[in-house]
Amino acid sequence: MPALRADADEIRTLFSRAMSDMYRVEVPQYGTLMELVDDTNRETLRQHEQLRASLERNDELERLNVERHGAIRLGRADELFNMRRIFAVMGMRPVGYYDLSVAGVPVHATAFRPIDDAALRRNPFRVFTSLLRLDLIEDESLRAQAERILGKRRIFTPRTLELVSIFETEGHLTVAQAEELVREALDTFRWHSEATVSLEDYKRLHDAHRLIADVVSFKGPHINHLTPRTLDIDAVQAGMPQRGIAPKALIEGPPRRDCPILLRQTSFKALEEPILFRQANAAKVAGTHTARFGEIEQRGVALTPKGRELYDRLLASTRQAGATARDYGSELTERFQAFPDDWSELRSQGLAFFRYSATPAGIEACKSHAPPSSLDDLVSAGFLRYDPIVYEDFLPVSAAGIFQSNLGTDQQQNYAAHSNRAAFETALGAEVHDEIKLYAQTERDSLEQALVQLGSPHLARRAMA
Ligand code: OOG
Ligand code: NI
Repeated sequence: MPALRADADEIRTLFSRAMSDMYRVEVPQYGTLMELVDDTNRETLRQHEQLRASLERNDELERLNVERHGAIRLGRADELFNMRRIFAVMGMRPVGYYDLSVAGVPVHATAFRPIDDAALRRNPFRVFTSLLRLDLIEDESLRAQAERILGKRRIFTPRTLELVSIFETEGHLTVAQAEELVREALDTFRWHSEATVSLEDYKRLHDAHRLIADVVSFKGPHINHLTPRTLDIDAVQAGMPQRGIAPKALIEGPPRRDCPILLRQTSFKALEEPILFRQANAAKVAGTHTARFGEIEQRGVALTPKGRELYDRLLASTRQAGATARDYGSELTERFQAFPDDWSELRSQGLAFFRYSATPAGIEACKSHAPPSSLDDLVSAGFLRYDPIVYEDFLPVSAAGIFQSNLGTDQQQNYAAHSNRAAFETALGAEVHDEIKLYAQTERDSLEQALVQLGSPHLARRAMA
């Protein structure tokens, strides 16, 4: 009998569960946060029947409990290259390019995540993956030293890479191989309480940038947070102190709205953890390192380029207004008055992406009458319904805010802002997917399918033209 093949969605789910279990043991506050999110989601669903129905229609209810993202920071081009190969086994592709140097963080990044609808529905696990930009370290001797230290480490077990090669040659793994890969790959993401450098070297790296020390001083790219998805981030933010967790002051992203857009995020401060540093004379000395934190997020509808442009403009104007942390929230809400908060407006003004479906009434009516020929007429006749397509990606300004709040806010540095997407993609060994194209495709596919269901394939063709 041939061995059972593992499918990518199953491997991803196994992996994200293993990761969550590991992180819960390593950072107990993450477990507490998960419980809080769980309780809040249950309560929100109980109170908002419409939200529940919409999530149910889009198969989002099922994925809610498994949904989370994590983040890692890599030090070398080949680490990123191999990370792409490993995530490919789990059906995760690089989507988007994020340049964080503009926000004073010397990294650029992509998000590995599933891209097709069926896979997203099963488990949308994402990993925000940054690559350190050594070219932004000005001190030449420090840069050379960082390169030398990074050059020596091997963040993947040999067996991990062997299994990935098997996958690439065979086109699949057996279930047993997949389980082994999950175990082996998990090792890369583990926390190491011993540094590979001396306390003095750590301090030098740290003085250049805390993030440089975080990447360079350890054996591997420890997962630095895992983020569950909540349906009501304000409620979770408010509930944190009662469970002994201190959240950062601001929620990143758009304000609270009736129609959530993009992504809202908040985190609790990184923990100061004991580390043993390896001195030149082989002695070990005690110190600390601050890297791992907790975060939660609330996801809303994906925006079209037009919607995104409006979002970026309103956010920038809020930030430029220079409100104090206390007033920031009301300033933000005030400025976002200019962003329609109504599904019908968001759709008709082309600000957001939607998933269309044929209604039973529409299907029935179209059996005897020719349907109206414009999309808007089909919608207003009630023949088509539309639901928001959830935003699956990240926001650079928010990411920078999360980075900053966990690096200690005093360290604001500005790098000459030239992003280097080409270098990133060379290291990655592939181009990143364009997230806008993915959302547009999902919308188009749903519309085409809905129109076919209304018994109007030629209308579908016309709508697509
Ligand atoms: C990643 C920060 C970005 C998010 O949710 O925007 C991120 C990091 O700190 O390594 O995870
Ligand atoms: Ni995050």
